[in-house]
Amino acid sequence: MVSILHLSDIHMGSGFCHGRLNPETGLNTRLEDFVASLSRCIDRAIAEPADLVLFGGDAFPDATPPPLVQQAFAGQFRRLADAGIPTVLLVGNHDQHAQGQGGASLSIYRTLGVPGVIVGDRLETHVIATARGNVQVMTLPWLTPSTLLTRPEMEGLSMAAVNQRLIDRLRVALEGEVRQLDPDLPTVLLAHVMTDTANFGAERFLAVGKGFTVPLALLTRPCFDYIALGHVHRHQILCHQPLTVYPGSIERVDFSEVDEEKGYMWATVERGHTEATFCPLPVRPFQSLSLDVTAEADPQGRLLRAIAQAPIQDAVVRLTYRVYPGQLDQIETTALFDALAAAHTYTIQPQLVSPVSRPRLPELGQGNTLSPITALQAYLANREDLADLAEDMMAAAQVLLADVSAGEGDVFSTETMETLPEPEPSQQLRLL
Ligand SMILES: [Mn+2]
Repeated sequence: MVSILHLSDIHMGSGFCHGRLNPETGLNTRLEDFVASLSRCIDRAIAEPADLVLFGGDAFPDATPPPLVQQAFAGQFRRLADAGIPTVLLVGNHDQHAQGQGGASLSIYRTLGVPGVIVGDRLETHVIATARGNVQVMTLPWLTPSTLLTRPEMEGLSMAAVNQRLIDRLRVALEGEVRQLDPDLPTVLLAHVMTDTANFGAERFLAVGKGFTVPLALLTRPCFDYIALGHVHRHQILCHQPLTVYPGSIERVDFSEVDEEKGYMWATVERGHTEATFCPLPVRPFQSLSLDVTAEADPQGRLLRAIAQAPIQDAVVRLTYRVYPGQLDQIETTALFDALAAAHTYTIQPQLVSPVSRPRLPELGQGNTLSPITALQAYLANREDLADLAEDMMAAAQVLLADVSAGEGDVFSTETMETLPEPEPSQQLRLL
């Protein structure tokens, strides 16, 4: 039995806009958060100890992280090397250069020959000697179409046809690799893939057009005892036999992950039997407050109440509210800043609602059929500013409508009416 710590999608160096400068260290606090989360994973691996650590890919936001961020990442994985715990670093889409092969940001570990560190930048099987015996780890990094197909092979093909060819190629390549496995050893597939049955978040948009979706059924073969995935930031178990798991990212990369629990997997794997537990990490909370104050007599009070009721302590807070331009002088921004002071960082995004597109009066809403006169009455009843004109407008409308309905109208003939576009119900009043 081999114990494995499986983590993924570290994305160290991203989300700096949600942090602030720590004056004591000179570092962005979000970098410190990400390092703290990673260090908790490494602490656990060393304390148990784990026999093997598998990283599922996406170390950084891109293939060329600044030295400071590289160093923070390396400083943590170095601890595993020092402790003699073998580690596999898989290459994700964010670790690759847009062009070319190989894991640009991770291949330095192979170049340096860091003891016990294996870089998974191709489909390959590694037999790893651990403190509790050998284990096979097949690495499947993020594949781009150019990894598997040449340009002439793709020319003139639809996206769907290219996808199908890629899957066919991958199937053949996997089959070849699987046939070389030792059937007696515990076997893990470590893959950075988008699977067809996963529940996606932001990573879908971050990788759009650059990769392809792999059918889960292609991977879940009985030769594997555990399938350790990376790429999707939301933790999920895709299959129980063999156990197939996205641990998710170890920190919230952005607000799309606001409600997701973050953590890593602790797995015990032996040939034919695997158990794994999701281990949550105490990551910094994100709070998204979204309000509509357009109907509020006291918009400021409403905002302050919402802030007071939300758990914003040490959180990354985003306050978004819909407001009419006419209400803006009722909003005192400095008081909002004060109310949000307990947050780690906050952003305030007022969304100005154009009065023209303000929600219609309920009785004038879609699905209600009113005569134009009744509709005008309802409209005028809600427009105090037009009170002086209301009577004249009603009279004028009645004259106009009487002419139209008379058919033989002097003012509007039915012919003239037909050349006008049929007004939408919501536009009728403006046309009037
Ligand atoms: Mn990814």
